[in-house]
Amino acid sequence: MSLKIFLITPPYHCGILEVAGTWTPLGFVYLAGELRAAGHNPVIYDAMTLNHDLNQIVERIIAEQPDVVALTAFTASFPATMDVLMAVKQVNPEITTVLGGVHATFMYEEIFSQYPELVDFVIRGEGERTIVELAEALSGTGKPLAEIAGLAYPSGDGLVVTPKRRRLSEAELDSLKPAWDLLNWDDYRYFMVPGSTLAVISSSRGCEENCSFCSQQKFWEQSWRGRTPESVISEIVHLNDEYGVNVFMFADEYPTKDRKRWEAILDGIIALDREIYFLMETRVEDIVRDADILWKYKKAKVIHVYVGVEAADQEGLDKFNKNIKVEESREALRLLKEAKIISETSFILGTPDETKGSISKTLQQAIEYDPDFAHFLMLSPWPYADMYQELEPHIVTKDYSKYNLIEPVIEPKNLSIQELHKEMLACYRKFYLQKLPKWDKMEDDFNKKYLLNSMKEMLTNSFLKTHMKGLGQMPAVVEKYVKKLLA
Ligand code: B12
Repeated sequence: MSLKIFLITPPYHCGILEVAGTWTPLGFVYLAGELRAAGHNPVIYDAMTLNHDLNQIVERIIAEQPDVVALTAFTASFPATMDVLMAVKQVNPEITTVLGGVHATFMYEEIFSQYPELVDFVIRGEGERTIVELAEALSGTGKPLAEIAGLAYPSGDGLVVTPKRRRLSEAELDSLKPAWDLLNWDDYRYFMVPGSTLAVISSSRGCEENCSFCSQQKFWEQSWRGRTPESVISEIVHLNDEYGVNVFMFADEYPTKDRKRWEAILDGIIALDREIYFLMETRVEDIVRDADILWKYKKAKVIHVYVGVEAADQEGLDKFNKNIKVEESREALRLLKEAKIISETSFILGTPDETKGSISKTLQQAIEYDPDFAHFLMLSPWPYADMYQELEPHIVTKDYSKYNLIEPVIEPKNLSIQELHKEMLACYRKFYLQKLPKWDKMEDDFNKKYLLNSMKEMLTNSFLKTHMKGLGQMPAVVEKYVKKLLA
């Protein structure tokens, strides 16, 4: 029996990354591809990108009456996900509800104890194989539930937690059949490249590092798997040919880990010689390692690289287990600037020992490193992160919707939550007020337009707009720039 399976992104919004564009829900594109190949009828309902609220989601559920509703949840979007499941069960308690993603994978016990009536199944870890086997079982053709790896579900004898699902091999990653055609491509734009069509793609999964604040190394259990350059290039060609995608963001936690593979991907993109652009994130030591081929990054039109610096001094880096040297951060950002590739980085604020002094030191370091974009992120204590134990005594709220890297959740010993928040906003203000005049003088026209566009988005749409007002008058010279920008 073919099941109608709704894959819904939660109606959660918090304004950092979202201000830059509308992003394809790649996880669902993969799940839908495998479900369809198994004869089911998956529907990707990207309620987040469509900015649909709960009522609109309910109307859609009532109209289409799916057999299964499946949602993804990372920690910040979890409460919004529960709101949707509550509404679904009110519409029709017979609809089977399935939850997956990083938060559900680690917090299924808490979820089933707090929301027993809302969630029928949690799929833990990588979802492609498990969701197909669950759909088979639900349609009465598959193996017994208890034999499906990677599941958690309540039964008469309590919570059933089946063995872990084996991760897909690299060859299996290459053979996945993402259902790109199930997306409405008009919905996906990258605002920094006006008129563009944006796709999130994945050339590898995981990271072997163990940064203490990061959920991804935990989720992929410090594993790393890479697809072949050929399969990545043919996907890029397919998306560009079929859907006019011309901006690609690599969702990879660590795309450059294998230099030979990465260079082959760059060579493959260069050989295409198309007007397509790439956004990515990676580790600073790989940018330093690749100093001799950064020209290939540039030629392949990798226009934007995010590197996680996270702390201004070695002590901070070691506390986060970043396994990088301060010098590598400085050199990586210098090399990206030299290569005229837009650089973005983040600094984590809000550890229990944070003080006004340590925050201003971080800001000075950020200004000195001079990346194009700097984020001053609030430490968000994922309840499954390595750091969680030591942070717990300082956590002021269990409202997960605030675990979004922009709202303070941890109160340091020597700073109130309000002071910490104010200091964070002041970092953004001081950093970008000194950046704007530099951008205005930039020679590289593409980068200049890109950066001024982003400032426009930040000032008109991001969480900064709501908060900045409280921070007093802008210097006249910057006011002039902003006015010109927003004109
Ligand atoms: C693309 C992306 C975005 C896009 C959103 C894309 C979208 N439509 O969902 C944008 C830019 C909008 C975004 C914003 C934010 N993001 Co973001 N994002 C990512 C990123 C880089 C890639 C996600 C992806 O496509 N992965 C590749 C796919 C293949 O893997 P996957 O999604 O994990 O799915 C697989 C499994 O997890 C599982 N699975 C996942 N969901 C489900 C659901 C079901 C039912 C099943 C069966 C299986 C399943 O199966 C899938 C296939 O195997 C991840 C980091 C990462 N590399 O994953 C961060 C990440 C998810 N984001 C994160 C955060 C914090 C945010 C923001 C809060 C940041 C901010 N303040 O702006 C916002 C929230 C915005 C919002 N409205 O929700 C964090 C979440 C941390 C945590 N543990 O909670 C991550 C992990 C980054 C990080 N390193 O910390 N993000």
